[in-house]
Amino acid sequence: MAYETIIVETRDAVGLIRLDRPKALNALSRQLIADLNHALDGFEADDAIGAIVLTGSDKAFAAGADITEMQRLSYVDIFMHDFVAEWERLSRVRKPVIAAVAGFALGGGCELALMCDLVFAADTAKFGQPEITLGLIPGSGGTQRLTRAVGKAKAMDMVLTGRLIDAAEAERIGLVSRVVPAAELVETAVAAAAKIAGLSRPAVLMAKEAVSRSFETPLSDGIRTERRLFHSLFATEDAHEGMAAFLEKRPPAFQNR
Ligand code: CO8
Repeated sequence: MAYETIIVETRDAVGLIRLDRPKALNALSRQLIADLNHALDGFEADDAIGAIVLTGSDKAFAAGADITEMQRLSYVDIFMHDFVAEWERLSRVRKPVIAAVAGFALGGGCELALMCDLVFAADTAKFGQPEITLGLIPGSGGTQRLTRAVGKAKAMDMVLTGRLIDAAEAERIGLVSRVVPAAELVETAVAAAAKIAGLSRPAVLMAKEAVSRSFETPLSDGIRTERRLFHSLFATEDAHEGMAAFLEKRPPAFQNR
């Protein structure tokens, strides 16, 4: 399907979504979020897809919510439409999502990256929550997911001053998983996604669910969730195949069941 604001393709078992509003540095308009959500729904429903990569352009992953759209909105507009609610779709995707970030990931763009499971950054990437400079605060999880990812000291620095950080600092503080040369960004992310997509899908989904749970629950509940999911994997053929393949010194043939 052709979209107005994104480009969608598949690379074998990997779904690739490129944000594509170059004139506005991929600012996240309502149309873009609707397009993104539609593409995510499609990849979630497609059994042939095992992992998703979300990327932007060389210049911008996304420069935040569309300020032109937001500036026109009143409190009643924004409250009655529960503005931002639809952005959360990405955080509910069950398949792993890798953000491949080059250039600016600011405001809602940084928050979108934080909703992904892995963040790969080009050495050109710049992350920030500059909403405070607009008289706003982050509205799509930036005060919460960012703080859980990098801790209070760095989150307060970014949220209160609006300071942008480069890829090296983002990696140092735990905001990104890997930094790679810009020219290799998308290929590296697609290769990692392909590797994940080739593993046992039930195990991958449960691994994602277990790690994600740690953001929402006390340790004892998280450990219990992990144990239940670990136990339940013994009901899958894939787990027995994976262990047998190791012992027989051959590659596993996972069937996703
Ligand atoms: N919204 C709308 N248009 C934008 C945005 C944006 N966020 N960012 C850039 N643009 C547009 C510019 O207006 C410009 O358009 P034009 O050519 O028509 O003038 C074009 O993109 C290119 O931008 P610049 O000329 O500014 O490019 P520079 O390379 O000089 O600067 C920057 C790049 C530093 C990224 C700069 O554009 C900038 O500071 N952008 C705004 C960043 C920002 O403040 N982001 C936070 C937005 S608020 C937010 O995200 C709140 C999220 C809360 C949840 C929201 C849920 C909907």
